[in-house]
Amino acid sequence: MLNDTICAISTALKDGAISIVRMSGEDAFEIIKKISDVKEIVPNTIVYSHIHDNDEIVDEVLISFFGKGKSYTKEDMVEINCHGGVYVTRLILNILLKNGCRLAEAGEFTRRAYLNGRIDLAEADSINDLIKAQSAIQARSAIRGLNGSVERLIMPLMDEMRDVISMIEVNIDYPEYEDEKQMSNDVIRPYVRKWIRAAEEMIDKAERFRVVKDGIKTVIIGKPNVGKSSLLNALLETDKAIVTDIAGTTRDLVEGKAVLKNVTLNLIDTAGIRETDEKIEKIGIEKTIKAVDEAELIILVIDASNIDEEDYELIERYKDRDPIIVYNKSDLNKTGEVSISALNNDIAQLTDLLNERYQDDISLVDEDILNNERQIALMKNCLKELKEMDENIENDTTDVIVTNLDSAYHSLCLILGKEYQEDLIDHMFRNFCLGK
Ligand SMILES: Nc1nc2c(ncn2[C@@H]2O[C@H](COP(=O)(O)OP(=O)(O)OP(=O)(O)O)[C@@H](O)[C@H]2O)c(=O)[nH]1
Ligand SMILES: [Mg+2]
Repeated sequence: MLNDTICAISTALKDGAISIVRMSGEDAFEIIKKISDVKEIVPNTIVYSHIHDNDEIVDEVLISFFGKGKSYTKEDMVEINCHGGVYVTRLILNILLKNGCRLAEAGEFTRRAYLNGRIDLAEADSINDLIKAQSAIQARSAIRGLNGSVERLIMPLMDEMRDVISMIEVNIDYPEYEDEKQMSNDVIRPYVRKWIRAAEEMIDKAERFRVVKDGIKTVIIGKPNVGKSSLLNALLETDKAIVTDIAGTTRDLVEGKAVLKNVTLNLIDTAGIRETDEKIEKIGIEKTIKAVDEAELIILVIDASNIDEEDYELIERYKDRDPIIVYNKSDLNKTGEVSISALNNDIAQLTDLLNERYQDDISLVDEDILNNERQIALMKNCLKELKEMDENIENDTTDVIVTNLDSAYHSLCLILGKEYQEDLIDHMFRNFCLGK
């Protein structure tokens, strides 16, 4: 049901100074009149009032009224700022429910904002991202998304594709109009190549940025006792993993999320790698090897006070994976480019290097890019269709390859949540005066 009036508690439900109960829909203004002192509503104002349950006053509140044109959902909306006790907040919600509101489903206010055309689907993604943001970079990229960055990014591509599709369609459907531009495969080919490059670049940037934004899958590896678990704890700033001076302390994988200045690491501390017959440790080492295979970044820890052949073997084994080699226990011996003391939480050289290494990817926060998995997956669909089109362009006729182009274009519409047919037909009739 789209037109019914929905309500929900919009703030976290725990004791606090103020809570907000929200209502949206056709009857929002009527319902608030029934349960408060308000008699006349002036949209886009805030009034001081009371909420009543039958004749009893239950709270002293501020009520904001948003008219259709200016509200979040593009419907009439009311926000009640009430006192923030859990009991009072729930009571007000119940009064709204008793007076004709329905409890909103999760995300329903935003869904209405999208369905009523206030935001596109990519912007709806960003609202969710902003709420879930846990780091400055996540919040900044979500704000950018909220301001139409995805539309800005893909619109030029969409415009061009739509123009080409419409011209092809016109050629096919109205062969008698010979004065329209004729779209032969030779004319189309350079466009397709250009779009492929554009799509590839968008995917590449989005994936690089996603890694730094959502967390780099990072494993900490090394010989036993070099200080891997100590480093994990220093990065997490908690005592998560057990640290002892016994070699082979860590058996299972220990995970944690570290938010450094701009880089987020999804960390896994592992069992020290060595030859062993001990059953549990052996399983731990197998898990380590698997975690290394799946990792996006390897931090290889070496005990600077005790470097030997086994360390060199590990460096050799993983050199193709571009590991960061960290020389720990700098309080005992200082060596290496990245010299830290996990025991003393002296890890600045490592965190600086990480921020430096990912600087280019981090700076993508200031560009318009695709923001999440959903958008990237759709862009990949688009790219797949374009590549297929490019392969077929030598042998197939234009009316055949245009089906690939249609699908490619459709994927882009889905990124923004636009109706493909409407969008295309609209454009076609705006650009071609075929009624002549
Ligand atoms: N002096 C000094 N000792 C350290 C440092 N970092 C860790 N240690 C000590 O080294 C020993 C081993 O530390 P862990 O963090 O457990 O080492 P690990 O690599 O996780 O060891 P395993 O889990 O057994 O593979 C402990 O006694 C730590 O206190 C450091 O920076 N300086
Ligand atoms: Mg350990």
